[in-house]
Amino acid sequence: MSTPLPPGQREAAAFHRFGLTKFAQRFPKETSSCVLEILGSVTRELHLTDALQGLPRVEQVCDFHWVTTWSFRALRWEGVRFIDFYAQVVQPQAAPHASATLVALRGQDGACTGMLLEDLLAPDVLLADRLNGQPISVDHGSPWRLIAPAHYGYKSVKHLSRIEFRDPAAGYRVSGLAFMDHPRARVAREERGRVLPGWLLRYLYRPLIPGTVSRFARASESRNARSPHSGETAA
Ligand SMILES: Nc1nc2c(c(=O)[nH]1)N[C@H]1C(S)=C(S)[C@@H](COP(=O)(O)O)O[C@H]1N2
Ligand SMILES: [Mo]
Repeated sequence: MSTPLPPGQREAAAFHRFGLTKFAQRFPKETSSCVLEILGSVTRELHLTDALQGLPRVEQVCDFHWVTTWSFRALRWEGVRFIDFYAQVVQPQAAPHASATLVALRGQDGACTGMLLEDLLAPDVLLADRLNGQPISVDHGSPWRLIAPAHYGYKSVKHLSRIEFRDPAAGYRVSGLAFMDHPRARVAREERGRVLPGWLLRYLYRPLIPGTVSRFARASESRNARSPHSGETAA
C-alpha cells in the first residue's frame, strides 16, 4: 500500500489547514456555491453560477504534498475532472484563444497562482467539491477547489472563483514572493520554487511548519466560534 513519498517529503499525521500566513485570517464569502468566472484571452467571458452541474463525477484517492515538505496520504476527493470541464464547458462556451496556454487561478480570498494549461488537462486534476464523503470544509476550500496532486499544494487553489486564460508572455500574479512559486511545481521533480533548488528549500521551509499550522488553526477556531455551523471539517 505504501508507495515511497516523493523526494524530500515526510508523512504528516493530519490534514492541516495551511498556506502563507497572510491568508490565515482570510475566509471565503460564499461557502455553498460561488460564481466561477472564466475570462482573459477568451472569445466570450463566462460567469458560471453552477460550474460543476451536469458534468461526469469522479472519485479519486490521492496524496497531498505541501511544498514545506509534508505529505498527507490518501485523501478521497470527489468532483469533476478539469479536462471534462474544459472540453464540455470552457472550450465550447468561452473558446480560449490558442495562444493562451497559461492559466491564472484565483480563490475568493484573493490567493493566486498559475498553471500551464497542459498541466491542468492531466486526468488527475479535479475541480473538487467533496472530501472524504462530505462537502469540502471551509478550511480546505469550500465550495470547491482545484486538486492537482502531481503539483505542490500551492497550485491547488481553494475557494476557486476565477480562471483566467493568458498568453505565457503575460505571466501571472502570485500570492507570495515570486521565487516561492515555480511555474509548474511538479512534486516528482522537486520543483519547489523558482530560483533556489528544491533540496535547499526543504531546509528553509521545514522550520516554518509548526508556527504556521498553529496560526492557521487558531484563525479557524476563532472563525468557527463566530459562525459555528459553517466551518465543520471533513478531514
Ligand atoms: N484560496 C486559497 N487557496 C490556497 C491557499 C490560500 O491561502 N487560499 N493556500 C495554498 C497553499 S500555500 C497551500 S499549502 C494549500 C493548503 O491547502 P490546505 O489548507 O487544504 O492544507 O492551499 C493552497 N491553496
Ligand atoms: Mo503552501
